[in-house]
Amino acid sequence: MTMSPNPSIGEALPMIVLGAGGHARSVVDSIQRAADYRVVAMVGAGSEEGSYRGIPILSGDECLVRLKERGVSAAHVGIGYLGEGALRRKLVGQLLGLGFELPPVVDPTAILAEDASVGAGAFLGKRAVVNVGACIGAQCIINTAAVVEHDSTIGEFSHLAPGAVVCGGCRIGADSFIGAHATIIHSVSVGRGCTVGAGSVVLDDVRPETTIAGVPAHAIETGSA
Ligand code: JB2
Repeated sequence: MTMSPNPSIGEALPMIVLGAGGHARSVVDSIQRAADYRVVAMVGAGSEEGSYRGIPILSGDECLVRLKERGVSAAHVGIGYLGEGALRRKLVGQLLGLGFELPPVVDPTAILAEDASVGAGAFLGKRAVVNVGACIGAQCIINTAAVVEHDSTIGEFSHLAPGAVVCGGCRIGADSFIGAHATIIHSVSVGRGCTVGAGSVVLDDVRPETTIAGVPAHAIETGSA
């Protein structure tokens, strides 16, 4: 589903961010810069407390029910590596079950082509570029200065680390991680659940559940699928 990062004109709407670590703070910075939403709370697992930029850091997901009852209707899962896979999916399911909306967060310095699409809950960080015809799945992280070129598709819950480049016409499956400054050359398909090492150059299709690294990239662990 494609969702607008911008709610209808009016006052900034309240939003909560799950997580209170490095990724969540980056997300908060982008939300504050975009100014469509105002972050009213961050919700961590209990390892952090206090506040960040005056935003209270709450502990434990039990408080989500209370926040929803108090009229907060938007949320973003701001957890990166730790949340890869199961935890991020679990939290998204919990938020949807409680009736939260999960709008994408697009940093104002990101460039999103008019006919590109961004799924629910995705994050486009500073200077990320998503070019024409590209499709970013729900809950993807397109981190700082990552590039998704024309007509490429990034499957849900996948994560492009800073500076990763996905050239035109690629298919990246769901739940995959593309490391910092890795390059996927044009028209290559990377299966679901893959990990591509930082700085790798991927020249050929990659089977699902494979870990691959190097220049040119070679499989380190191959999936059975
Ligand atoms: O069940 C949970 C839960 N488990 C961990 N519920 C909620 N609401 N929060 C949970 N957390 C929270 O995830 C922790 O309390 C903590 O705030 C956060 C993980 O923070 P950490 O700093 O370890 O990782 P991160 O995901 O913010 O950042 C990683 O990923 C980014 C993409 C870092 O490694 C960064 O360097 C990286 N840029």
